[in-house]
Amino acid sequence: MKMILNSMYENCSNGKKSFAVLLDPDKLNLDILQEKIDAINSATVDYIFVGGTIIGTDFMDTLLLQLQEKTFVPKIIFPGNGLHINNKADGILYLSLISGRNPEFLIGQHVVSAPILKRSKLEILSTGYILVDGGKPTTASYISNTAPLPNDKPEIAVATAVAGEMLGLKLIYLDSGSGAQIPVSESIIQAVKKHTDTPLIVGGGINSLQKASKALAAGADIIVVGNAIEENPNFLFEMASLVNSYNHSVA
Ligand code: 1GP
Repeated sequence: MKMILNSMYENCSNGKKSFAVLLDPDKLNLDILQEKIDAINSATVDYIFVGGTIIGTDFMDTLLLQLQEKTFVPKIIFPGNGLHINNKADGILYLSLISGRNPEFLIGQHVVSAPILKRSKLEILSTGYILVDGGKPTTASYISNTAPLPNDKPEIAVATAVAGEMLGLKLIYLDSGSGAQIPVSESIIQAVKKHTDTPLIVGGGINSLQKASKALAAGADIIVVGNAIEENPNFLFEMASLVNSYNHSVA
């Protein structure tokens, strides 16, 4: 059963927006984690993304175990590479970095991890991952050795996203990278939304309600926030109520 993907498609077709919190294992420990889980459980959080381009600690497993025990919110691995596969999550973004031209991140990591994923119970969420220029070099573009897509070229973003959709990818993720100075432009979000039918995930540098509102209005179905919540834990509640009120205003 494709529970997560079905919920994303259902919400997308009903115009219901979702909020995903990104948890980076390297930035957490048991003390702050409990507070985060309490916040996630008391606000309306639709998905928990877990991961990072590089994971340098061994906290990923503990983090997922704690989340498994303490929250029903779906836990989705947002991997930097095949080493980040973990069976304690519910699903995994099977990311193909379609903005890049590095075969390793288009298909290489996928081949290596396919047998492991096939045996796992993880729901596979095949995702066209599009890195968009966020104003400064990001770990993701450096490590993947790819150039991000220019933030003022919606036509390239559309062609890339449509190609991903025609190749059979089930989700499109526009990401300007963690801590980006500039989030993905509204013109790119609008254009990609207009030309594709897959649920659209948008993240990177969303650190204010104004930026989040713009992304929602432009057509993002799922908004991902990581850094801004690490800096200001209260932002989780503000984001959850923004998405909630957006959903009520259009209902
Ligand atoms: C990065 O989209 C995510 O891959 C979230 O970015 O940490 O800047 O919110 P932030």
